[in-house]
Amino acid sequence: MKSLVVVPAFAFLFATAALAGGGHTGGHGHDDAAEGKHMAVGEPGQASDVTRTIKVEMLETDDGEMIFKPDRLALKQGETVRFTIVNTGELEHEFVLDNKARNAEHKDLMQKFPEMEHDDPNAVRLMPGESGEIVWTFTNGGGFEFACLVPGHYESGMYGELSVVESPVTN
Ligand SMILES: [Cu+2]
Repeated sequence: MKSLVVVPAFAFLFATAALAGGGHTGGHGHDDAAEGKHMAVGEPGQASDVTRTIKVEMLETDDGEMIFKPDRLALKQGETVRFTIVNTGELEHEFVLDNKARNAEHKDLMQKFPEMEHDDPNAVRLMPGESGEIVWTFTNGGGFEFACLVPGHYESGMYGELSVVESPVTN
């Protein structure tokens, strides 16, 4: 009787391990991030839920830094924000909303494949003078990051801290 239970359980474990191994390497495949779902930082929001607009500028400074202005944002859990992102610099930049670890992973990938294109809902890439927007709902509290992952830009200062304050449960 026992082997009847053991065999399927083992098969299940094997299948789970294989899935876990294959799902986390791409970064830009059709994974959760690309779909904009189940990300720690939140999910794409509805324009009708927007409660405030935050303008973020991307630019280079005279002393060779690349920056976001502002470079620190504080939000509340549950809030839906419209980010208006403007590239006021002279180089191409991007705004990627994620957690620090995933931005670091993504940055490594872009170092290897600089021509890589993506249209993830948590990111916008802009030429000088262009502007774009992201509507985002911050479903989880915690510390996150917005960053430009064009090779060399993060190292030149192009990242900012985003903290989402957990809202008290109101039931
Ligand atoms: Cu940049």
